[in-house]
Amino acid sequence: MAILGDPVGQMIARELISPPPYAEEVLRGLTSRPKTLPFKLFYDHVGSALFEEITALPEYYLSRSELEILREFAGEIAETVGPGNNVVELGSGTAAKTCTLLQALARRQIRVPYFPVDISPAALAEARQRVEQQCPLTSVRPVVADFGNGFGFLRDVPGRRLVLYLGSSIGNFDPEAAIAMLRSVHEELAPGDALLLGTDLIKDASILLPAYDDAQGVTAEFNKNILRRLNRELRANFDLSLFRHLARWNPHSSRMEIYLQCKRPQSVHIRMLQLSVELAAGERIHTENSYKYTLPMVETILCRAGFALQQTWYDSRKWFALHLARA
Ligand code: AVJ
Repeated sequence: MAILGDPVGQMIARELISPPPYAEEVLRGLTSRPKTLPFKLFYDHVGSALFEEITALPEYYLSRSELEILREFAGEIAETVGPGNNVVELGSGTAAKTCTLLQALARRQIRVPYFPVDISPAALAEARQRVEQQCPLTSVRPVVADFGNGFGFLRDVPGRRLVLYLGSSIGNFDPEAAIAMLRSVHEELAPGDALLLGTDLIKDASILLPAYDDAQGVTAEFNKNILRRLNRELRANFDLSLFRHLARWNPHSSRMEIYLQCKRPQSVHIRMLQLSVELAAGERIHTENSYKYTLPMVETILCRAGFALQQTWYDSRKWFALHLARA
């Protein structure tokens, strides 16, 4: 090809063939037993939109329960947090729930600097638009970041900080990883800074299972979107019709487990990894865990990360909780 002769052409060519930063993790996951894929791969442009759809599903009680808490207690939470906060939201997505709290904070401080942090630039653009429209007293400064690279961005946030980690996003991490993650956040904070953490709570499997396997099949699409993404970005050839979405409640580990189960034997080639993967009939690729907690579990995790739990708020059914903790 002619463009290979000049340096710019070579740069473009390298762009086209160099694997994305997550390639190594995919290689490791698909060559281990059982096979796994990193949950963060859910959140490309399409996946973030599908997750947004999930939050509106009748079966997916998490977002509505958390919003109920925020609506009911935003004033009380703002009062307990105190004045003068710079609000940082980890994994903000489109910040659909955050405005209620930002508005309550704006009643107690002149200006509310808001730093939404997310892996998806598209979601951040929507977050900015939404917040600028609904909370005019807030100044929005979006941060694109992958938490795998640490929380150094917290150092750029001046003054007293209130870190939001809502939606039970913490639930994707096993307890040790959750502690490590919150400890890294804690390291960037000063004494007195606050953390508002959302956690889903343990409840009957008859409520949990449909929340992760909805009648409309949106969660199934969300799960399979990982394979669609690998087909596109790693030039793989997964046949999506050969996979079924599987959601299981594991009471011993207190978590929902999400899998892609292979219906028939298939061999998949991933061109950018120069990897062939054999999948047996019934074999599962583990794509996600979603931990469910009791209050003592949350207290332990916070404490081991260096935080002190100050107060917990619940929705009327006690299905979800918001915890305020101090660094
Ligand atoms: C974004 C991690 C909170 O675990 O409920 C929703 C992701 N996965 N349906 C969750 C998810 C399947 C969600 N979190």
